Amino acid sequence: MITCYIGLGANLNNPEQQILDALNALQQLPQTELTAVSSLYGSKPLGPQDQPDYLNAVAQLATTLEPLALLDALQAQELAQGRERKRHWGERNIDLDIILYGDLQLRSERLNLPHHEMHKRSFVLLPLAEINPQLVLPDGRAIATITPEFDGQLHRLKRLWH
Ligand code: ROI
Repeated sequence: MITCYIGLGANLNNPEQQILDALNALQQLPQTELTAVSSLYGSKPLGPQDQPDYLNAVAQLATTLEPLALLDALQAQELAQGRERKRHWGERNIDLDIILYGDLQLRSERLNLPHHEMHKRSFVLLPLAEINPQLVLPDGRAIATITPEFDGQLHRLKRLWH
């Protein structure tokens, strides 16, 4: 099994329910176990500011799905939840991104691993560190050394799991 981390983000059409529906879908994936979920966080939009604030969370999976099979499943779930591409970095019902897939480093047209913006995003790094404070990124950096500069940029709202 490979440990991977999925970033969840939503800011339209009852974002909390969108996140819960997506977590349910992750739990139903074949060859996959949902092994941890961060708290739910509120964040200011990165990108255009004339859109609602976001809810964010990160889920940890143990899976034997290949990266592109996992990506296909996540994109199908985004469509099932009515995601439409309105504008670049704009509002959405749900966004499901593979943040890390084990230690895999991959640059391809469809998929970049680790997610190439993860090091800049409080709404990815802080929930990730909550789930696994010992995490070492594929480039050898410990997550705990990166997160302090992002403290205070995110509001922890509630527990979603256990
Ligand atoms: N901003 C926040 N706060 N949270 C997100 O999940 C998010 N996702 C995105 C963009 C539009 C870049 N901004 C975001 O894809």
